[in-house]
Amino acid sequence: MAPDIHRRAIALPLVLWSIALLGGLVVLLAGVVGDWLDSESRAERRFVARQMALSGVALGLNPAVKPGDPLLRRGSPDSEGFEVRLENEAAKINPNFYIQQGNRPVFLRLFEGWGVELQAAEAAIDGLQDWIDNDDLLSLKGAERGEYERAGRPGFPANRPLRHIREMEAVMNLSPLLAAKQDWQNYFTIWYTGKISIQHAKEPMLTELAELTPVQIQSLLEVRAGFDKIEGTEDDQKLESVEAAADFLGADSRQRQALLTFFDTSGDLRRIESTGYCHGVRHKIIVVAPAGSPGQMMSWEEK
Ligand SMILES: [Ca+2]
Ligand SMILES: [Ca+2]
Repeated sequence: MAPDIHRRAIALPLVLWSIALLGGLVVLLAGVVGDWLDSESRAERRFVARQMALSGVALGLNPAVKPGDPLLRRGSPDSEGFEVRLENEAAKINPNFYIQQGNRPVFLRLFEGWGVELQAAEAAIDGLQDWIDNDDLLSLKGAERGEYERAGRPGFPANRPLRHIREMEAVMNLSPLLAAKQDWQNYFTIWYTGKISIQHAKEPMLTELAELTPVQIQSLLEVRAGFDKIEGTEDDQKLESVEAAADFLGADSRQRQALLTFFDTSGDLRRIESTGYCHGVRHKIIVVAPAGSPGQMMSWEEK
């Protein structure tokens, strides 16, 4: 009988240990399955959010769909849906265009408007010049190969036009200015070539480049928007010339000079910012396309 008692004495802890082990395994497995389900669901939500954003882009590319159209908003961020913003790239400065023209005043005036000291502004423009021009000739306060090498960044500058405005953050002497200006990306484009459209220019640009007062800007925005008070729709009042706009605004000579130098009445390049949502996950697609030619997309970016 003694061996039997002994076996039973061993069996009990073994059973208890097995139960504990199984319990542990179950908890572990539940955790793994839970994580797996969670990541599956996140992937699924990301997929749906992107599909939603794509639907928004398709609408935004339709020339018949104008800003303020209720079609540009569907569902809500808490569940599923999208929201599309229609903007205009012609309201921005193309650094490639101005640098290649040797036109510094637009940058000087803008940086002055940002509150940058003249010396720092000059150095930033020289840095941009050297980044874009294809030679190694150093501008007065700029940076070519040697300056980048000494800063531990061999292989720069690019010596070609910018391919994306974010590239500007890599430009020596310009990067500190951009770091201090949170919304700097709203000022620049590489897609639209020409003077800034007075028809589409946003308030900060009108303040900082043309030095218009808030009252003048308000009048301009109201006229542009037309009766429906929404810019970019059929009833918008088209500004016939920059001179006429300056007259209408009662611009003083400095404002008039700036308007005539930096602005133009032409230019129309649609920027579609479509954000898709699915239960807390969002996906953004930004597309630039010529107004009225939805087949000719110039840029496609996803975040
Ligand atoms: Ca260069
Ligand atoms: Ca309108």
